[in-house]
Amino acid sequence: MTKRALMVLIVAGLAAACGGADSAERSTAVLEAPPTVPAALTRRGPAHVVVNLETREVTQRLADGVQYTYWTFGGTVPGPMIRVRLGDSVEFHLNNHPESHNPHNIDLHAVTGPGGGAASSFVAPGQTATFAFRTLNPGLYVYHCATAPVGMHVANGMYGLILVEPPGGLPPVDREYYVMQGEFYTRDAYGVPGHQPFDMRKAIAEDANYVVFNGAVGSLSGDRALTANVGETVRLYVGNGGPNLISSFHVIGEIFDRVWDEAGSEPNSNIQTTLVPAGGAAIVDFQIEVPGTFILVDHAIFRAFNKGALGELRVSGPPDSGVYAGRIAEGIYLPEGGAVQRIPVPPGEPLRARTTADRIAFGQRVYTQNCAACHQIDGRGIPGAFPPLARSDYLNADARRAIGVILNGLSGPITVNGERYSSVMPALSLSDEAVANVLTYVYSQWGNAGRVVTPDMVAPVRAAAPRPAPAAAHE
Ligand code: HEC
Ligand SMILES: [Cu+2]
Repeated sequence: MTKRALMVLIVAGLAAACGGADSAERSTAVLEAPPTVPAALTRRGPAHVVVNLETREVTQRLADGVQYTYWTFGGTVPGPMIRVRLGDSVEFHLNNHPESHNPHNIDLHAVTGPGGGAASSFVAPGQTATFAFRTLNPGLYVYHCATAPVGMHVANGMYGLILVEPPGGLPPVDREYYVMQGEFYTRDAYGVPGHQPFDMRKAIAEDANYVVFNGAVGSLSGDRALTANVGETVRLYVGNGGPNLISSFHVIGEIFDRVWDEAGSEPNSNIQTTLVPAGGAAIVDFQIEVPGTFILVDHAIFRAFNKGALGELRVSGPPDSGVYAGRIAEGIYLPEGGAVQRIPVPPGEPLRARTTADRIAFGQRVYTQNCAACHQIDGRGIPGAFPPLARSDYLNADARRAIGVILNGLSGPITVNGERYSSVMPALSLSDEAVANVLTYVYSQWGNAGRVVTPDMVAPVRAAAPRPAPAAAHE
């Protein structure tokens, strides 16, 4: 049979299935907020599917201490994932919350028709609009707001994914997750606290302050990390809302066994990094062989480590030394003769603590950004490598010495809580204020001595050290 004849048959079949209002199965789409994916469809044929989606403007956390007024579909960034099937007739209701300040609409890349539905779905605050379309092509599609200024609506978070399953669905996997990248353009630099307004000039210059997965820094880390078990297959539905940047999507320590690149119909195999265009998507599958934390990144790597494009997949289960043996030998290698190295820290807005509570709050940020990578977020360190700060006898015995450790770095051997460490901590270029804040935070946590450290205590230690104060200090 020719392809054309086949198409005619399919379309005729659809018309028979969906032509009469009552002849097709009728259902309401179950929408799920990210990173949850709606369950795979179990029905065999097309249906009449009702989708109810609300546009809402909400002020939420973009990063620790940073708030942003998002414009959303469904209250989340990205908006909920919609799952339908090839040949479905979709009755789409777009409802704009009465407290919105702006009109919105929706352009679904899964729609064949002018504007992808945008022209038919324009809604003022407190209004609702209904339009209908049929899904003619299977795949994973971006949807977004297309109300002028379009770039601003997208930059504020108005995007999401709609999956159009092929007949028979996608190959089954154990777990599915929904991850969507997007970037934010704020008035101040990355990490500067407070409510951050959208910056149109930066957006036009494509100079993003934040590049994140699922709307905020850390939305897939810690308690919110994705999870799986050894032996399972994982599928990520990866989208990119942009508005400007393309994503070099990569999972550190995994190889994608199967990738539907650009979410097309033919899967590719054995891919390390897949490109997800702005306004595009990809589906990646991989089997998990060993336990550990696998890090999701945009491999344009400054975005990952300096702008927020990091997520975590935490895998539990038994190790397999035949696949990955872990560290099999160790020692310290110091090509520059053992001199302590300096890690430059980017500048930020100086924060002046007025109260001890301020100091602890500001210090927590310094800790998260500068210390947690080694000493761990819970201060417990890593046995044999990074000593604990929690209940550390070394730390609690002498605040002046602790100040010196941060200003000048430290090379062992030292003994902390009876364990010997013979390692190297680099000197961190922090201002007196930041050192005071981070130590006050650390002393206030995890069963430590509760000491307050002030910049006045830091200055003399710095003066006694061989190095000058940093030109730019990050607090
Ligand atoms: C690159 C990894 C790294 C970073 C980042 C780092 N440290 Fe350390 N830190 C170490 C290592 C390693 C040691 C032990 C050095 C040795 O063996 O002499 C250490 C030792 C210490 C000690 C003394 C030992 C103890 O457990 O009480 C303190 C206090 C300390 N660090 C605080 C901090 C603080 C606060 C920060 C952030 C401002 C920080 N460190 C950032 C690696 C790091
Ligand atoms: Cu909008």
